Amino acid sequence: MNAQLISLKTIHAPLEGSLSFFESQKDIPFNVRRIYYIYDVPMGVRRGMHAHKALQQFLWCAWGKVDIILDSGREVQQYCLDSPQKGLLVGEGIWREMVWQKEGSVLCVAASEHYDEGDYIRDYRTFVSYVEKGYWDETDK
Ligand code: T46
Repeated sequence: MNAQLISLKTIHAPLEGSLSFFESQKDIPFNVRRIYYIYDVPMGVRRGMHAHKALQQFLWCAWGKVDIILDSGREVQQYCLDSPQKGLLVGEGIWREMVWQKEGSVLCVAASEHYDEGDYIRDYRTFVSYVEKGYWDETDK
């Protein structure tokens, strides 16, 4: 599965709170070209349902709890982002769904490229046909 759960480096100050961070090319393997965040999502709502041809992303839940279901076309894995100290690297060629498990949850994403609708695969059967043709075989980890 071309994905990895990462513990974010965190500075805890007993009276002042905590600060978590990550850096391009140190903690994540790409330069960040875009940041977006998803919020005001009612509990139980499912978003995503697409894959990316080339985009790499790093997801973290700044507040709340969001389940991330990843499908490589060969296996499915589920991750729970329920702490601002957890991040999830998602490489290219992975079908994803995000399910809001707590009201008010904020899902943040750092992306390797600018927005390009042409990079999305939004039809599951098309995604499976890319997998079967070995489109991502060299990058599949
Ligand atoms: C992903 C998951 C984790 C833009 O115009 N610019 C942007 O940078 C983004 C991310 C989206 N959009 C537009 C495209 C759609 O018209 O915003 C609308 C909602 O996007 P979408 O339905 O793709 O949102 P999600 O939550 O299903 O998926 C998003 C990202 O699009 C996607 O890359 O991996 O979050």
